[in-house]
Amino acid sequence: MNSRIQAAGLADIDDKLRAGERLSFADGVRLFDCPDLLAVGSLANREREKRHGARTYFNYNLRLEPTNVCEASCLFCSFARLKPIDAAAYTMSLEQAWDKLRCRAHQPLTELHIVNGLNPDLPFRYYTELLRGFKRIRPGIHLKCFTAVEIAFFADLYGMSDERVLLELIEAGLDSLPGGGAEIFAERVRRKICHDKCGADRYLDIHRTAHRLGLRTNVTMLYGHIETFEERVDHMLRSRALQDETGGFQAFIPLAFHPDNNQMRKLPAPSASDTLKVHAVSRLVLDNIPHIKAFWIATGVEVAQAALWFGVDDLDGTVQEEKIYHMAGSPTPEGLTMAQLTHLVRSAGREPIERDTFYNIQETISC
Ligand code: V47
Repeated sequence: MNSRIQAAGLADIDDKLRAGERLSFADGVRLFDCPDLLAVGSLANREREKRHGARTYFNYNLRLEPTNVCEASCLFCSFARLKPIDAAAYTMSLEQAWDKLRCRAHQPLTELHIVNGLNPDLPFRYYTELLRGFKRIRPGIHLKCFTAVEIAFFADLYGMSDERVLLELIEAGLDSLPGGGAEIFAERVRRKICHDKCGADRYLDIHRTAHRLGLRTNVTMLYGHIETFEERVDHMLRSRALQDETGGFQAFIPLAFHPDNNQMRKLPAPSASDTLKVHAVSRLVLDNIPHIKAFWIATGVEVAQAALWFGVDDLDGTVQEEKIYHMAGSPTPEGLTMAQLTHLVRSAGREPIERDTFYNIQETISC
């Protein structure tokens, strides 16, 4: 592989990585420009194995989207409905949302991941009661809820600071924040694809505040649409800089753009090789974020399996009931069982590890 890395023109990057030196902006762009996917992948795999060996993490989780009513107009979104009178708009009652957890009493779930549209017609109490109810039903469940974009929306709508919103949600049972809403931090892209929601600085500042309040969070990057390689690397470096400051990110999650049923449907979906490259470069540039996650619903199951050799050590989880990607054309199953995830990891030659949200190992894998 050494000669391959040399032939790909990556010998100096290889040297830096071996010496534990940080990659620069220019290094990141060169990795994207490099046509030899396997050379980039082998560097990322080495970094992955240095941190995690063959271990591949996932959890037993459930996705819930209690409302798709949204006043933002992100061009890539197939999930949101702009007006509550649209036939496909929905808002679950608290009882309906709680039933989604109640009816899974038989499942050893450890995490509930909630994402919503930006619904201007609900009181703040809807969200605090939602969390309190879930904790009443299952006191041990981890509530990973509301993107930084939702936190900013709540603060503006209900006249609170971002910190106050977080404090009240923590008081109601919030345990961590998911990474959604980051898209691409570059202003040029945000102006075009998501101009009317919280910007990059505020997204990052909300994560900074969350980390200061003791919450762990994730950070995502929506790729494969109109962004340049430079904008991808800039996004990674901004995430890396905040991680240097706070250490609060657990995972970086590249999210493959899905073009069905949205205003960017003329664009092709990113290729499998682009997906592998994005995950590999993420592992190489983000030297301080412990986990690189392939969200299998976004990458597809087979590409997620291959990504386990391109820097990825985490596959999210069972998921179940996901809507955002399925409405945008994801052909993946609605959810995977623990047995399916375990098989998927083992048959890729990796070691399956069931984790909780904080990456504590669970002892329940049974096959
Ligand atoms: O913020 C929306 C993305 C995100 C499309 O933190 C789309 O563990 C592709 O953030 N094509 C929500 N992507 C999902 C999310 C997430 C997923 C898995 C794990 C975690 C975590 C977070 O989905 C949105 C947006 O960036 N998205 N529409 C689309 N058409």
